Amino acid sequence: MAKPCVFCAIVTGEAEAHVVLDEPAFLGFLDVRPVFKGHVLLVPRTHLGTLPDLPAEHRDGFLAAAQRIATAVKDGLGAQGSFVAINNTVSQSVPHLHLHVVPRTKGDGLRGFFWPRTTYADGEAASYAERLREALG
Ligand code: DGP
Repeated sequence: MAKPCVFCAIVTGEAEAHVVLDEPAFLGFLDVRPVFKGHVLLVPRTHLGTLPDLPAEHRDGFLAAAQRIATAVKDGLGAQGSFVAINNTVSQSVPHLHLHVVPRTKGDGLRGFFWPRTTYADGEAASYAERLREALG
């Protein structure tokens, strides 16, 4: 039997969470293991796995809710800004689409999530760009 989804349980109220945004299609609540205090997760109420699964009719609403939360961490918590991110499948520990809004302030010590950086060999960037343009149609 499939493992019950913890975020679905939060949406239905079976599991507790500190809800900060309650909309017909989306719910925003505090991450239980915040990067910084006030770190919010925004989820669609319907169980969806990843961003590509989000139906077109919910795209604007999802981004609008994310904007409101990003504004709220500034206005309500005094953050200077925020880091907004979605893990899709890789590094995604809960398989229910969720967007992170992490409050940020200069000097808070977060260093870009320790992303390693690489460089393109000669001509390689053009080839990557071409493959992406083709895939995007
Ligand atoms: P990710 O690694 O992008 O899949 O982030 C999942 C986040 O979900 C992680 O930061 C911790 C948080 N999380 C996991 N389980 C729970 C829970 O039961 N309640 C809450 N509020 N957050 C959870």
